[in-house]
Amino acid sequence: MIKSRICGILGIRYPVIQGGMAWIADASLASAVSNAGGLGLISSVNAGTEAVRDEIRKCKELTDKPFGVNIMLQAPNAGEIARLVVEEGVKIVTTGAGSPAPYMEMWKEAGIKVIPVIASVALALKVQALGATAVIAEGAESGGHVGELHTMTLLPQVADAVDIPVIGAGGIADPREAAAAFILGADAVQVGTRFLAAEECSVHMNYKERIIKATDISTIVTGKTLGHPVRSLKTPFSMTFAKMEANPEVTSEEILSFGTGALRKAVKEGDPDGSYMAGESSGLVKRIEPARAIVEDLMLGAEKILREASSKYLE
Ligand code: TUI
Repeated sequence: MIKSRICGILGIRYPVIQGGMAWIADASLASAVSNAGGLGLISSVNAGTEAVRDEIRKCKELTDKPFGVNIMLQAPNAGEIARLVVEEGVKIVTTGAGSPAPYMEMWKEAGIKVIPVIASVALALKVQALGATAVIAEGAESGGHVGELHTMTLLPQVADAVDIPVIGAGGIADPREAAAAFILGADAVQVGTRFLAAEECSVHMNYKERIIKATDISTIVTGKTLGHPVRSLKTPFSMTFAKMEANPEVTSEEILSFGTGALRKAVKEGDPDGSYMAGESSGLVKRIEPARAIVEDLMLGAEKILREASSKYLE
C-alpha cells in the first residue's frame, strides 16, 4: 500500500487530497473523498460565507474522517472565511491564489494545519518559515488559476527546497501520473479534474459530460493579460474571452465583466456560455464513478506501477 509521512500527519489512509475547486467542492464531494481514505476539501468560493459554514457543518455529519477547507485568497471574503474556519473548528486548511501570510499566526494558534498551494520555490520557503504543515506544489497543467511552472519542473525543485511534506498537483488524473509525482518527490498527490467526474460531485451533468468528452487539446489558458491566468475547457465562452484579450480595443474592464459569474453558470446551470475550469488531464477522465473508485484506482494503480518499475527499467 502507498503510504507516506503525510498520512500520519493528517490522519488519512491514502496520500490523496482532493482539489478545493471553486463553486464545486462541497460537503458531498469532500465527505466522499474523506470516507474513501483521502482528504476531502470544501471550497470557500460558494454563495457567501454562511453557505461555506453550512457545508462545513454538513460535512461533519457525513464523515467522521478528517477533511479541510480550501481558501481562495483573492476572494473578497477571504478574511471572513479565515475566521470562519477557526470558529467552526476546522482542522486543516489549504490556501490558493496568493500568500496566506496574513492569517498564518491566527491559524497556527487555533491548531489548524495549514497547507498552502504554492507555484514557486520562493513562496514554498516563505510558508515553511511561517509554520506551514506541508505545501501543495501545483503546476500549470491544473485547472483554474495557474502559475508559470509546470509540475514536472516545479515539484522536484520544491521537494529539494523544503523539509516539510510536498503534495504534487496539476496534471494528476491517472495512476501513471500519480506514480510519477511520487518519483518527482511528492509525499501525496492533489487531484481536481478527475473528481469532477465523481458521482458525489454536485457539478451540473453538462460539466461532467464535457470533461469525459475532452481530449488532450481541449483546454486553454486565458486571463494572462489580466494578471490571473485560468485554464478551462475550450468553449465559445473561453474562445471569445481569448479573442477579447487579443483585441487592443477591448478594455480589461470589459473582459472582466464578460467573465464575471461564468464559472458559477457552468457549475450550477451547465450553461454552454459558462467557464468550465478543468486541467490538461481532462482527456484522461473517461467515466463517472464513485469517489472511492477514483481514490482506489489512483493509489492501487500507482502502487502496482511503482512495484513493477524496478523489473521494467532495471537490469
Ligand atoms: O487557486 C487555484 N486555483 C483556482 S482559484 C479559482 S477561483 C477563480 N474564479 C474565477 C476566476 C478566477 C479564479 C479557480 N482555480 N490554485 C492554486 C494556485 N495558487 N495556483 C497558483 C497559485 C498561486 C499563485 C501565486 C499561489 C500563490 C501565489 O503567490 C503569489 C504571491 O503572493 O507570491
